[in-house]
Amino acid sequence: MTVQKILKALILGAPASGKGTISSRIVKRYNIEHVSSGDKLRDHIQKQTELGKEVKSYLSQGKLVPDDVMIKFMVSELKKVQDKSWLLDGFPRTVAQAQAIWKVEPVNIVLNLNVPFEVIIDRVKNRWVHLPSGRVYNIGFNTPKVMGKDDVTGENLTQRPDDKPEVVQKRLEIYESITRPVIDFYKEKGILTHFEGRTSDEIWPKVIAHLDPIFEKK
Ligand code: G5P
Ligand code: MG
Repeated sequence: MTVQKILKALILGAPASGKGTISSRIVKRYNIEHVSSGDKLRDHIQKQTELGKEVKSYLSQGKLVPDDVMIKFMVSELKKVQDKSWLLDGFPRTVAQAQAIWKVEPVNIVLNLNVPFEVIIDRVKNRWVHLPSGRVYNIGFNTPKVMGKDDVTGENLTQRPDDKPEVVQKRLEIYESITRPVIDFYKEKGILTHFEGRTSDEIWPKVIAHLDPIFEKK
């Protein structure tokens, strides 16, 4: 791959496959922007903006926000970071979204996380999040120093309404039927790499081995 000054990367993977966890390590190591569609939507819901009110029920039911709303929102979010290298997480999630973003911001690198579904279902029960920052914890994996509190700010952690078992099941079904074809979209472009593992610690060294040469990190 040609090394470019500004890199536009995507991370794909099923719900709770570790996109947020791996993304936070990537943005720290390579000093790039993390743009998570889910974190941004949850922030709007918490602040009760017009968009937040519009999308709230989709998130709580584990359904996808309609493409027209999502594309408009993310295109405007990406404009804010257009002069920087970024890592997009959670978008695109439909082929229509992938086609739309390809027209305005063609990406250079796509990472796909492959984690078995039984591992995922087990994980979400123990997830706690710090909504303002998107920092994510898991009891037994990266347990907060003080139970129920964010390590950095000391503020309260919450559990996501869409982490209830029946909603997780719905999210996984939607992933299989609607989001999986997005993988093929990028496979055809020749820019997709798969990373398999049961834990983020198993996947992370493979991600570094792939990205270090691209980011020219010694
Ligand atoms: P989100 O927010 O994009 P999902 O469903 O894609 O939601 P999610 O749940 O945020 O993905 P993740 O980021 O892949 O998961 O995973 P994570 O948070 O890093 O890890 C999951 C948990 O496992 C955490 O507690 C973490 O600490 C833990 N963990 C990580 N690695 C390990 C490990 O190795 N071991 C253990 N034990 N634990 C580990 O989207 C949410 C909703 O927003 C809407 C939809 O309604 C969607 O459902 N939305 C969109 N709608 C339409 N189009 C779009 N493009 C949309 N984007 C968002
Ligand atoms: Mg996430």
